[in-house]
Amino acid sequence: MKKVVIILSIVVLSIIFSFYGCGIADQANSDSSTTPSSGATTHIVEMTGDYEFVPSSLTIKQGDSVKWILVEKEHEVASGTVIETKDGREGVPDGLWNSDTLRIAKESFTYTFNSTGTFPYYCDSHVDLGMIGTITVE
Ligand SMILES: [Cu+2]
Repeated sequence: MKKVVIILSIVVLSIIFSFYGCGIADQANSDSSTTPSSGATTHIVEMTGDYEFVPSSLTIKQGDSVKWILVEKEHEVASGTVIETKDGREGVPDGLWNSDTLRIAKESFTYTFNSTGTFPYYCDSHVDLGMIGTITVE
């Protein structure tokens, strides 16, 4: 009987100490919450044979990257807005990024978003076909 009591108290004490340990760990985590966690994600956007970015709009976290992968045809991805002119749509680059023309399937271009905001982009060759996308960084 004495043995059981000793074992039980060891179990109870170790449970108490493990909770105490967690409490300390949580506190340490919340203290360092001003620095961004290391878990940055790379999101995939496909550039398809149907002249589309898939998905065309994407919301990511600050510090994440977007990797545009060529699936079919030739495309490029340039940051900037698209305006309507009398000759049709036209991309206006803002200079943040501009891939060269991607020609071979599975070729890719990656950009890391270090500031928050809304980032429109387009494929210069296919703006008129509506090949436009947006990345929102929170
Ligand atoms: Cu294109």
